Amino acid sequence: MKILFVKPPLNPKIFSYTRYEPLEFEYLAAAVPEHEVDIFDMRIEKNLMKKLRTFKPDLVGITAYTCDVNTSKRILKEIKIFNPGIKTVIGGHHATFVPSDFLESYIDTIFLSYADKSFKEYISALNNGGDLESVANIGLVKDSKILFTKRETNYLNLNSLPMPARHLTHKYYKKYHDSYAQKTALIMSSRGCPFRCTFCACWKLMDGKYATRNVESVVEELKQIPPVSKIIDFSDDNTFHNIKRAWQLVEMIKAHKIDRKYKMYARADTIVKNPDLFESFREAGLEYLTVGLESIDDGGLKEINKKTSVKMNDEAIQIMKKLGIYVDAHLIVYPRFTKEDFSNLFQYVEDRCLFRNTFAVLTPLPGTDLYADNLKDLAIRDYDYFDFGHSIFKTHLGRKEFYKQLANLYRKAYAPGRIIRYKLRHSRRVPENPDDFYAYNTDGFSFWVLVLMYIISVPYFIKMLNIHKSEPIRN
Ligand code: B12
Ligand code: SF4
Repeated sequence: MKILFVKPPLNPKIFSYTRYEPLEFEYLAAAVPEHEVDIFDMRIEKNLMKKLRTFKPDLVGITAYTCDVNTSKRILKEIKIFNPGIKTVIGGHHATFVPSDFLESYIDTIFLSYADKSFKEYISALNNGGDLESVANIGLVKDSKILFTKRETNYLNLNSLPMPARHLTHKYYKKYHDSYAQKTALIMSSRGCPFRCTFCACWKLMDGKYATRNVESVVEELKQIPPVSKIIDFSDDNTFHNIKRAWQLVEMIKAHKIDRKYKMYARADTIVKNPDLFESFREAGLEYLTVGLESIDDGGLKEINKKTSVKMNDEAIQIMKKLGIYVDAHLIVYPRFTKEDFSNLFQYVEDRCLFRNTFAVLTPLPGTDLYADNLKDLAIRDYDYFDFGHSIFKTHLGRKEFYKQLANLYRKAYAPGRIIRYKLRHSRRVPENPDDFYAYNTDGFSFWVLVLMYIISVPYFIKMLNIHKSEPIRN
């Protein structure tokens, strides 16, 4: 069979221009090696119809984060109109949690959850005239209904997965970069997370379970990633949950002398409990660590069930700064924020010398407890806006003022003047206490990089000031 995977184009409403390789398709393609597979990345290429004419797929698969649902449906509809004989399938986070959104005549099958096994079985059944209803975790669209097959947690053995079919995206490799334009590759070493944050559904995609790959295969894969990627980002929800395994991973990376730079995600409590582990990862090339600090007060952390504290977050920042690991701080902007809250949030990052900040508006993504608990109170229902940049909830300040404050928060947090203030502050005093983390680093930014970013971000700033004008608000 000929299978084409389509990554939808970037949603113009979102504030990110980051592009990573579609690891989901590299995994799915690897699951069906006996078939002819190609990946068409519409964030880079435009002419899908031409691709359909030349490649002539029997089946097209598309993925959709919530903010891509409308676009993905539009694309699948166009494909069915182009050739009704092409099977159309969809999967990913949104399809897992709200499959009914894809109950459309132009969609044949909806895949729930991790689909490495189900996709392989589905293709095999299709190809050999087998029984599609015997494939677990799918929804077959028939007669304006979805026929769900049995639900199985069959995706826990990550060691049974083949290596992702990276050769299919080599043609795009130079175009995959992080938000600071550094060429980046993506790798998966574990799936799932034992925590239960209310704004996150990643743990539900794994039915609450946590699974890891053995470290030998992770290291083998690291060796295969083309050197054009300057950074290797771990897609894991929680790479460090199994501490023993994390030690094995870092020791294996060192033993194999793999000289790469890594970007990973860790919880503050894990960092605080295991500073020596992170020291070892730093030596092995860990350069950027994303940490969900989320809130600057314990009440905010409790509300989202983060199971951390402000004190813990401070200790984690201190450890990372001392180790010279750049902190990618994730902080939530709550829709109830007053002007004072915005200003306190800026003061928080200023005091802690946090330079790489994502200020994510609290977003009830479908599948999360936050969504289930607030379904009636959503101010916006159009999925295009579920991107952490728009407020899906009503805002205390009113939308115009809320976005003005958010834009100013970003402007102040990425202002080149912060570097000057930082340098002045530290030229005046040598820290007496070696634990004084303010003295350690500016998260990899120099004055001139920030000047450049400041200039580039002007259109984003203007866009943020004005987004309230085009939002589809429900009364
Ligand atoms: C790396 C990453 C990115 C990368 C892109 C990665 C990529 N693959 O293209 C970047 C940094 C660009 C990114 C951007 C964004 N991201 Co992101 N990202 C992730 C992260 C950390 C890993 C994704 C990944 O590649 N996983 C590895 C693959 C193998 O797993 P998978 O995608 O789940 O795929 C499996 C199944 O879902 C299924 N499947 C998926 N698609 C399909 C399609 C078919 C046909 C089939 C059969 C099966 C199938 O099978 C796959 C193999 O088992 C996840 C968190 C997470 N752990 O999932 C968030 C996550 C996916 N991101 C999220 C969000 C919200 C965003 C942004 C909106 C954030 C922003 N404002 O910038 C943007 C959207 C960008 C866009 N639409 O283009 C949310 C999505 C939730 C949702 N319901 O929409 C997640 C879940 C994080 C969260 N906070 O909850 N992201
Ligand atoms: S936000 Fe992070 S720690 Fe919380 S459940 Fe999701 S992956 Fe786990």
